[in-house]
Amino acid sequence: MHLLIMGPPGAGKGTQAVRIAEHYQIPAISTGDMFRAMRGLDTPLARQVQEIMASGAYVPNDVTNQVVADRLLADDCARGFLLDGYPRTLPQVDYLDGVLDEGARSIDAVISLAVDPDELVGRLIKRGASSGREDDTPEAIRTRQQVYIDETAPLLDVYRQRGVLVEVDGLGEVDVVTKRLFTALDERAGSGSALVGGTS
Ligand code: B4P
Repeated sequence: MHLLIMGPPGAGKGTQAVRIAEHYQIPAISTGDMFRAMRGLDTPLARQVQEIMASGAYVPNDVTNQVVADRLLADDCARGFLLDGYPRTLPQVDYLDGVLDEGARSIDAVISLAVDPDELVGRLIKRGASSGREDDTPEAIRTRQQVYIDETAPLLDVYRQRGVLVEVDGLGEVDVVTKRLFTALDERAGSGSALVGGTS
């Protein structure tokens, strides 16, 4: 089972990824979480990543690709994985294609969580107040939304053309969105795709 979850900043990728991963018994791999985990490290790369994230920009493709490639080598990825927030650019799509080809693997489904931009600003400002995340300030949120439109939104067409895109409305209670998401994945499995059922 090889899944991706995409969506604009604050769409709930991380929130839903944990639930999907538990359901299918695969690891949820969040590039955002991996970069945030570098925060305490006193290295030039860690400092560069922290500065970029705080501004709302994307971490360079070569750094991001390497971090993901290393992570996908871990034993827990043998049965599959859910990538949360990767790929986010066309060069990342190409790189991931290469990594998957090498291991004779392919993407089963790409979940796209769609939410109105105004709702997202509210969610992120609320999260910023409790998490203290440096990129949840109004200025960084605006940058993140624009970078998403410019660099990541075009990826939806790439995966739509490949016939693997599963579009889900991300507005509403977290549990309601989760239910919608599993219904959409089940429908895809029912239509003869490579998806198989989870544990519950
Ligand atoms: P991420 O960590 O992926 O952050 P995100 O887009 O803000 O979060 P997500 O959509 O997961 O929202 P969440 O579930 O937390 O990326 C952060 C940064 O890392 C990027 O800006 C970039 O700098 C860097 N980065 C990561 N991947 C990269 C890549 N591939 N290439 C380059 N750079 C990369 O939900 C948000 C909030 O909404 C939470 O408070 C949550 O509780 C709430 N929420 C969730 N679902 C809700 C619902 N249904 N209703 C109401 N609230 C909800």
